[in-house]
Amino acid sequence: MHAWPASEVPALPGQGRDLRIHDTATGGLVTLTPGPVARIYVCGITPYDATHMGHAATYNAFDLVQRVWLDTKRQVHYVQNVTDVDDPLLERAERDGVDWVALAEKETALFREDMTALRMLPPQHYIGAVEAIPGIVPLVERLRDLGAAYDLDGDIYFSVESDPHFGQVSNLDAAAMRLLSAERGGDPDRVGKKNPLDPMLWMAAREGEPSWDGGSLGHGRPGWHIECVAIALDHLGMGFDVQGGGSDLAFPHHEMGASHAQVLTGEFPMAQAYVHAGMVALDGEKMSKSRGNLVFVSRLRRDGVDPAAIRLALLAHHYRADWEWTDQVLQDAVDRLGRWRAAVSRPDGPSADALVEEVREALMNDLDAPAALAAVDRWAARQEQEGGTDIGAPGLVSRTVDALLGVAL
Ligand code: 5CA
Ligand code: ZN
Repeated sequence: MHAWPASEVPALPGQGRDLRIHDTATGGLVTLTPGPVARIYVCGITPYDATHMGHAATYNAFDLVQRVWLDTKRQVHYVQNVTDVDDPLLERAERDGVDWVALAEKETALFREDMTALRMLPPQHYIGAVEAIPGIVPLVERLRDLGAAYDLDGDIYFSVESDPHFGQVSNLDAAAMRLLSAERGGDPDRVGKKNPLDPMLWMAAREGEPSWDGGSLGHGRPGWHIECVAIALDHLGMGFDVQGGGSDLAFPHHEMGASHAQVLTGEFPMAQAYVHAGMVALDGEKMSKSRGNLVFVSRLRRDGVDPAAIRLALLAHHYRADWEWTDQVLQDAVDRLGRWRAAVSRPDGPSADALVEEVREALMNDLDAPAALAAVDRWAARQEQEGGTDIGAPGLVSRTVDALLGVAL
């Protein structure tokens, strides 16, 4: 699939430092030291009801990760998927009486436009699950050959017990895993499984549902976790730097994905850090397609909200926090954007050399975007109250905010 156009990232004076970020697997901060090319996989959307503020907040977090790396003069190799065939997508298409392929294409197109408007850096490889199927089949066959997969009435399951490291991404106890498995696409109550948590790798063709020729696996379609693993291993290989997504993906999705990859390759770990963004809520409940309590990026854009203000609203919250979207959150961002634009539109101002370092420092410290915004707020307030004589300052502030926060002033 094609991704979306990249906005240019201005180079800043000096150089950023290595990112320290919270890793779900170890439960603490890790300092990432990628090679000259940093590698990141971020789980993409299931293309219906896109792009809501929860999606946008999660992609904003991983956009910041890349901006910090770019500021260290590294290149970034970024891969994202689209879950363009899955039960919830098929159910939505059925409910609305539309073709599931058309629904996925329309929503993916909208997502691209929203990402472009928000100045999110595009992945170099943007891969749909459907187009990944030819690469998925041999992986499932391999797992079966390794004795890590088994057949249950034509469906093929992964045996979680085949990975000695299973459980080390989310660190949950068995009861919590079982509960989350049932909530998030698993089938722990199905009779005949070796372990209730075992996830499906290949689902045999069902009447009235799309299916593909899986060679020795028979006709069917892939399970969710193996899709992301096939795409990540194909384009990034093992041991990549960051596996990213919202906190609702830690279990089962990233746990199972890591196990698939580790058994397939015999290597550990799949990723140096498993990074998870907090959940955005509306009216006290997690914003989710199933609940329908959604605020869409495209709806705000249609209402004339500047995408830069939407981005500032996301940045005002620490990526790991769970937070609530409100009209006030947006209004505060609109006000801040106005203050910043007024401050950088003057021909000179107070020196911004320290500001560049403050924004860098904030972001390398577990992506502390609120601290970065506070630093820019302080410069803008000084500009308003005292002004200054540095003719390079307003431009440097604009470039800093653009390069490190993705906001065009
Ligand atoms: N296609 C899968 C991943 S392979 C998927 O989870 N799709 S999604 O459309 O449901 O979500 C896309 C991304 O947005 C995921 O990282 C998910 O964790 C994140 N996300 C979903 N809802 C929220 C929310 N309310 N707040 C923050 N992030 C969210
Ligand atoms: Zn995924």
